Amino acid sequence: WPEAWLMPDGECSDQKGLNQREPNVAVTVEELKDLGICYWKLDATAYEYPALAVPWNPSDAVDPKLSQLRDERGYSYADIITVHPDTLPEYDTKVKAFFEEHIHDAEEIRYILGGSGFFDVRNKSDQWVRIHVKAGDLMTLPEGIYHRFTVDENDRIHAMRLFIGQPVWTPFNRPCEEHESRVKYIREYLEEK
Ligand code: KMT
Ligand code: NI
Repeated sequence: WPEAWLMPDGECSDQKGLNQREPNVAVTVEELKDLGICYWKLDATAYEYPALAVPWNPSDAVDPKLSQLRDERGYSYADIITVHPDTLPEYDTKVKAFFEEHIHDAEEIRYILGGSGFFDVRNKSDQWVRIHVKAGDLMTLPEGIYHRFTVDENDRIHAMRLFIGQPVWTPFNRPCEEHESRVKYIREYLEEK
């Protein structure tokens, strides 16, 4: 699992920085699992993925572990995004937009092929947990979880985006407590059982 920690309370003025507490408060794998996050470590270096093919046919995957995961979980779509000032038009605008707190009405699935970045998710106490993802990390965020993304200070991430069926990347910005995906997430992960 990637490293994860609690961010300081209050506004985040430097989204690309580590933003750890003083002293650092690590977040455990168990806590991440309890929020509905899934994780697999793959070997991103052993295979070549096209730099900017969109959409990219997932059946081109040569990694048997990736193929198996795709089949088991029904990931029928994949493309590759390179977030870097030279490859992503309107880089600064998009990096800001990714960092707006939002949910989706489907699982968010990212396989990091190169570079690094941060996925921030809200924990059960509504605090930000920062997850540092790097090459080889395949992570899923459940439908309805409040989250955001940013590159780190290296300004580069190369990632495969997977999806079940036709991809819909629409973000619903917070607050959206009445959204059915949010209601479902609260029921499944946040309410006492
Ligand atoms: C997202 O979900 O914010 C993105 O797709 C950003 C690039 S993927 C690491
Ligand atoms: Ni998202």
